[in-house]
Amino acid sequence: MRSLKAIVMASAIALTASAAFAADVKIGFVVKQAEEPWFQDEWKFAEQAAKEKGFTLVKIGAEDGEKVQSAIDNLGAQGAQGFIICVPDVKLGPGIVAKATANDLKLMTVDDRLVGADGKPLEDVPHMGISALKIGETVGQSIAAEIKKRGWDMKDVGAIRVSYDQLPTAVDRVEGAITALKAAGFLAENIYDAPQAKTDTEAALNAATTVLNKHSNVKHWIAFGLNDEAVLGAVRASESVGISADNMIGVGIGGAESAINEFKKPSATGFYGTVIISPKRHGYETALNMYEWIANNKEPEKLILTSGSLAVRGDYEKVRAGLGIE
Ligand code: FCA
Repeated sequence: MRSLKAIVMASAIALTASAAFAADVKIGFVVKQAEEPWFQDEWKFAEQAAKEKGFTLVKIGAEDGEKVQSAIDNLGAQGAQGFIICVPDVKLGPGIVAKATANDLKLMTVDDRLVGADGKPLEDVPHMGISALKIGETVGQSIAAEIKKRGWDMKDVGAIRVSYDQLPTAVDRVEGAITALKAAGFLAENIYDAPQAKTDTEAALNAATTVLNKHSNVKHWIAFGLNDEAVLGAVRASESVGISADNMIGVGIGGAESAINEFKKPSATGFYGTVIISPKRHGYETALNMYEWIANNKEPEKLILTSGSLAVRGDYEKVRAGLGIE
């Protein structure tokens, strides 16, 4: 029989060994737009996982294909075993997979799913994204409910569809919103496309301004798009042409600082609400999944889709607390 001392020693050695192993684990977290609050939050929660498990997290911003390539080489050179990435362009898919393989790095994507040359998702790469259509529908439903509450006649309402059609999740999000709006009686011919060159507020502002100038006879406006930045851009555009907050209903997707700051302003703006998604799941959980894959050979599920919850000025604190992201 082994003595108690031997057992204690053996388990102490095992513990030390696993702690030492965790210290050797290095995971990259590469994002396309580091300045966007959503990605800052993802990083924050990924750090939390790193602290808990004792691995090293390497955060890299990569806003174009070239930066992505060098980020992956860099991770390989510094001995990382895997990385999570939100890519600047989903069409980089096959190139990213090849680079990861060449550097012997495990790969998982977050938010934006890689596609192949045929435009179809690369299903072998584990991915965590949002339930884009459903979340878009929530956006559309909340706008429709608010149109009703304000007593607007549907024929007097124009919609700014801030679009970024090269990104499938963006298409699904706005399509979801349009489906719900149409179901509520919104007129399809009153929906105007505002294609943005980039997924930030400035690009959305420029795109929305063109629509507003072209249709200056429209009485009331609504706006939806890929994220909070898209809708904030449309709201800023409406303000700049003198549309008052009570004639604009914008609902974003995200719920990070950009949206929350809007709710904190002393009086309501045209940014009516946001569907809060979970940076905790997208940051903490993906990092943890990657760690399990490296340390315990537990491969992540191939596809995880997360949900969202609508929040408006009056209840965002409660909604955030419920999601564990205050
Ligand atoms: C995309 C968008 C981000 C965020 C994320 C979940 O990457 O560009 O703003 O909405 O999906």
